[in-house]
Amino acid sequence: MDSALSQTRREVPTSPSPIMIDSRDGSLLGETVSRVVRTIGDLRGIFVDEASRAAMPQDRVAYRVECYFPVPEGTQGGLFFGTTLIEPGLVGAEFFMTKGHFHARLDTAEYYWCIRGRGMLLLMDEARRCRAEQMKPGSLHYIPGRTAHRVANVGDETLCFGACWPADAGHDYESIAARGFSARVLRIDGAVKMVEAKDSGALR
Ligand code: S6P
Ligand code: ZN
Repeated sequence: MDSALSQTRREVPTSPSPIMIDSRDGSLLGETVSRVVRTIGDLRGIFVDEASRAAMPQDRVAYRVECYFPVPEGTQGGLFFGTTLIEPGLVGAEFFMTKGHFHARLDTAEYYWCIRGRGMLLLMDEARRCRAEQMKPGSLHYIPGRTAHRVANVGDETLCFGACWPADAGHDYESIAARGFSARVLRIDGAVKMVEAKDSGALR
């Protein structure tokens, strides 16, 4: 070995990554993964057909979220990472979906990307204008700040998507609990339809 090089070469410590992503469904593996399970019982007031929701097994899992929080919540400049796995299913005519939220720090954005399954990403601005992006494996979705976001599983297998958002974004679920989204994703005559929320009440 070149003697000049060997004198200057210092070994740099290496370590395995604390988190692994399962390439099959995006689920996270590692001791520091935080897991949240949302059952049908947890989703009271989310679906238009509350009677159908209340009649379902309350412990049925609607979705799970697995997260990696490498820095404390609120850390400016930090990033969080999560995978959401939504089961296929319907509450009345409405597809299983996430609660949905604005970020507490309204102007913070987020990325979603679809790993497996078929989904519909609902995006609603502060004026309650709604639009949706179709999710399929490989699709990438930029969620701008000041935009509420919710995902419905419109396929017949588990929908898995990744997410990355600022550690100081926080979550505002209250606005959605109070007024919901202005559109809903429903199965009508076997097809996926996005309809204005005021028109979905008739399906109750
Ligand atoms: C966090 C990010 C996702 C959601 C997850 C579940 O900012 O948007 O990780 O938390 O998809 O949705 P929700 O609306 O129940 O938090
Ligand atoms: Zn978010």
